[in-house]
Amino acid sequence: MDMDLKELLSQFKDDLKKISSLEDLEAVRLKYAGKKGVLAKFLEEIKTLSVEEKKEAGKKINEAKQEIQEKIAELQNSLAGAKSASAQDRFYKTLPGKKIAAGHLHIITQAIREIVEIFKPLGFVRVRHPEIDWEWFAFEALNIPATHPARDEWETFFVDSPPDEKYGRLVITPHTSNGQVREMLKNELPIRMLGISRCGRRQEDVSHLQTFFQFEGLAVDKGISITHLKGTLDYFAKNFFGPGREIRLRPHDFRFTEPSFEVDINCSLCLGKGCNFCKSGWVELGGAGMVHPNVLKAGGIDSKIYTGFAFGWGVERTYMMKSGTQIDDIRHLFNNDLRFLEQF
Ligand code: FA5
Repeated sequence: MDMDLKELLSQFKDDLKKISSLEDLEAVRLKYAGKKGVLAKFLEEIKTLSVEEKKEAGKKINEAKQEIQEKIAELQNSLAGAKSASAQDRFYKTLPGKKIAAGHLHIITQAIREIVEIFKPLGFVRVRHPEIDWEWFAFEALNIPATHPARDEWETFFVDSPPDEKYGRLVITPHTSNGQVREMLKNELPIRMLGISRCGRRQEDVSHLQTFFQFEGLAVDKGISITHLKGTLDYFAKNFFGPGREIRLRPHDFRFTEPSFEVDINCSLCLGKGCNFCKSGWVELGGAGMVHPNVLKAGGIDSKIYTGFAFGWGVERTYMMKSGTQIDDIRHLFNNDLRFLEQF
């Protein structure tokens, strides 16, 4: 047994000399120290020996096994080191890496943030009002009684719920003007509010969505006049749309402002020539006007002391009219097609 073990170890050392890879080493490990390897056979054989001889032979086999395992571990480490070194040789520092795609804010979120920043220096503070609200705030408080035909213009979605005796039915707010009287009822004068919320209407085509955003400005103070309104809208247009663009005010009829206007901008797609989106060369961005005394009254404000102006514009249309965006269908904004969204 003694002799056999010595021979085994010298044979093992010869085998090690021939090894050039981790695969070769594994084959040698299995040959000597594997479950069915040479050492396992030695252990099998000593079963026939006497107890004393078994003890002596077992000790020698274990010593040989330990030596074999240590040598294998040593060689394994040096071969693994060599393998990673050769992988390093194949690493080209100048080869461009794979780019991880980075997302960005949706363009309407970007537009909302820009709008908020532009109005901030004028003292307008962003506020939020309910997007599902009572008819009273969306219409009655704004001087549009239930029977008034103007109410049809808002093409409202009604919520299927029991009506309230004073406030009427719940609606998906068709405009952000519901926030006007809500803001007045906070009883904190003067007011410079910028309410931005989702609105819903039963409409959908190149320039209309069922769900869209509006931003609503409201200023109430002593001595507010129409020149403040015009100046505020001009200031916004200059900052948001860039130079060379024109806005115009058209007389209109909103029941909650007097006088009332619609505000148009020359179309950014055709620069005023007329196209499929604008039809006439002008795009309507929203409404504006001086707050009607009845609305101030509904908000608990004395119209003999205070006056105010208000405006409500569509965020999507406003963004589409920014110079250079070239978006010719409002529905692209919410189709969630990455090929479109990635361009902005
Ligand atoms: C109003 O909603 C008034 N509340 C605006 C207002 C506020 C007037 C304060 C006076 C004082 P109008 O229905 O015209 O007005 O809508 C205003 C703007 O919202 C439109 O010009 C358009 O930019 C946007 N808008 C309206 N409906 C849609 C729609 N279905 N899809 C996308 N944008 C819309």
